[in-house]
Amino acid sequence: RRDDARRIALIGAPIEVGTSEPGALMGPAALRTAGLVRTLSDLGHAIVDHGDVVPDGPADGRGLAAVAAWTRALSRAVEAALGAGSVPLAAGGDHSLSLGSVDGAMRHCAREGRPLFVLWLDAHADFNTPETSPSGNVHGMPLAALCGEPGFPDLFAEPVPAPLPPANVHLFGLRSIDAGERALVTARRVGVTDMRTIDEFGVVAPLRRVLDRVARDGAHLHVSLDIDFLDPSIAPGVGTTVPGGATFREAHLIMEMLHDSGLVRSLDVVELNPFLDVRGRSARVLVELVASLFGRRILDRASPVIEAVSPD
Ligand code: 6HN
Ligand code: MN
Ligand code: MN
Ligand code: MN
Repeated sequence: RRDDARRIALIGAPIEVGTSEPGALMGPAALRTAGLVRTLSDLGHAIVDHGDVVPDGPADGRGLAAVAAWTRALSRAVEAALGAGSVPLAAGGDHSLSLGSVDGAMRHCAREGRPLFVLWLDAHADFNTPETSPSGNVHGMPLAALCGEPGFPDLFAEPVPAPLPPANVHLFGLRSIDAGERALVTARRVGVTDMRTIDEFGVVAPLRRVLDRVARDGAHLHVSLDIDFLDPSIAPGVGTTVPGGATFREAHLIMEMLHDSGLVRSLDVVELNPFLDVRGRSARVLVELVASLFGRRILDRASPVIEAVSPD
């Protein structure tokens, strides 16, 4: 057992009602096929595969009613895993699943009296409302709903928790945003590290600022990894590819920094669409990245360079 061994609860969330591109419901199966459980247990963690969540109510048909049934079920599973001292790993499934995982983390944090901070690794902002959305796809809306924007039907179980403060959300890797959500992201002061910032400054300085803030606030860090954060050349298995994404090296470094921070308490891996993938490549890339987030490293110590450039 490693000294940073964690209990990890793998929770499959085969949700595709939030997107118009079929195939995301195969995501959890592909991540399992790519060796997610074995990889994490070989790293010395105690991982339990809880199988796939079952929606709490009718979930056929696209749209918000179906998403609500998944949201309630996944929220319960994530909150229970956190209550049991595990790190929930929600494997999707489209990004509407984060309504459930973040809601579950919010309920856990409310009970512990600590703030929740959400790091959103994604090409998109996912801050549309039903009114601003050009597509009507719910996977483009979870952050707006979580942050309490009006115009959504009831998605969460009673009692509805206080909304997530938009200032506790940080979008990282943004390079595609619709006009309406752009106005909202600006008005609500959501944190953003867009692709231009990454091109100019790299991933280290912006991410370190985010992590310093989370540490200072004593916050629970929830990471939501949308596979389209990555460049389509390394991760083609997604319905919403956007050119100019993160390289493997950038993403890998982010995962290592997240691990070394010791701050990550819950994780989503979303939007993998195995039907669009090429010979399992995208699923394998995700497993590699999750392994780095859970402490796989080149040597059995943090890189000395990290200490050398650390501001303190
Ligand atoms: N995702 N902004 C677009 C929309 O339809 O609202 C794309 C959303 C993509 C959602 O990547 O999770
Ligand atoms: Mn906790
Ligand atoms: Mn997304
Ligand atoms: Mn996306």
